[in-house]
Amino acid sequence: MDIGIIGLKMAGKSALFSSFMGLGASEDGTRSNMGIVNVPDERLDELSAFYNPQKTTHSMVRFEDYPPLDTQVKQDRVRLYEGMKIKEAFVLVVGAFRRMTEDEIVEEFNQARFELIMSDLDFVIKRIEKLEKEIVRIAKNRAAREKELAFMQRLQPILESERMLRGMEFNNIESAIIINASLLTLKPLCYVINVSEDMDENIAQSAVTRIKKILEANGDNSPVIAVNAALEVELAAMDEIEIGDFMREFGIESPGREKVIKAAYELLDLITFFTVGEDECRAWNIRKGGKAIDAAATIHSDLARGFIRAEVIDHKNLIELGSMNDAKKAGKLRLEGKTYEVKDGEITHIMFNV
Ligand SMILES: Nc1nc2c(ncn2[C@@H]2O[C@H](COP(=O)(O)OP(=O)(O)O)[C@@H](O)[C@H]2O)c(=O)[nH]1
Ligand SMILES: [Mg+2]
Repeated sequence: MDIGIIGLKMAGKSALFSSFMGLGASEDGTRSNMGIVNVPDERLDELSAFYNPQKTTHSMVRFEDYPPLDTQVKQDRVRLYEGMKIKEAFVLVVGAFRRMTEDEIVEEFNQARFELIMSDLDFVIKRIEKLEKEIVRIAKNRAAREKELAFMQRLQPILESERMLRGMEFNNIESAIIINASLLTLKPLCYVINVSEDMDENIAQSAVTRIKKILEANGDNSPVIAVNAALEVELAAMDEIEIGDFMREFGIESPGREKVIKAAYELLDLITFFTVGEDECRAWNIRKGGKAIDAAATIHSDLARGFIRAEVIDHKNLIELGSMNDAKKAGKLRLEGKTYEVKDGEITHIMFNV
């Protein structure tokens, strides 16, 4: 679970990253550009309040603060874009706080996207050249190479017209090719519009609206979140009481950084299940469509090996009914087998024997 924070120079990437890490305003230049963050989850908070466990363990996501997308030095660029290929998703920061007009904000958004598109185009063109040569020279796997070539030739004009590949439909063969290529404009992306209290609120708001419209017109449902990264850095340095006072004073419901972390986590298309008890309440992740046996394996290989049954209940039912016993009486606690598909938000207790 690895997410990159990207954007142009001075967009506020490092500020956003610092706010995630809770490092406060201090920047000594020696800190790491990678860090692990707890994913906020109200359901886990509820369960934790219910059990009052010794330990509460959130889902975690690793963030990396990247150099600017518009890095000019060729070597740095190559390293940056190669590194990005292994990430599962991105948070793209737009430095709206430095812009005077709505047009300028949208321009930065377009420019950042343009950099990603050009990286993909570069990959596709090189791949086409290589495949064309190989098809002439090598007889083995020629049919597969021809298929890939045709596919790459289909992607090229899309990228040349400065469009992302997101929203395109792919067949199985194409999907397999894509996984190997790690094309950046196909990766899930969350847009953060970094605003400031000094700027015209109307300009910020209308820029966000326009960016959402642009994405919509491209069949792209990526989230767009307005955040004041500099303010978030200050908030992250405060204790809980101070944050509470501050948010009440300014009528803020939840810190912007929490919204971004949650939205970024949701990009990964995982579901969360919980294990509960007086010792620990914990959130775990599996891929959507994962089965009870996968949930067991995520917790411990012994649980998968000796899997007997899973006791399953939706977290809401437990909270509403007040105890596992009452939930059982109400028929809300179910026994499920290995192939049961785990749903988001369920509490799973694996019974096993090794
Ligand atoms: N006023 C204001 N300044 C910001 C904001 N976000 C970042 N900055 C400042 O802008 C400069 C560049 O931010 P930084 O996070 O280093 O940008 P990066 O190049 O994208 O990593 C720093 O001096 C930040 O303190 C913001 O939301 N409001
Ligand atoms: Mg930076």
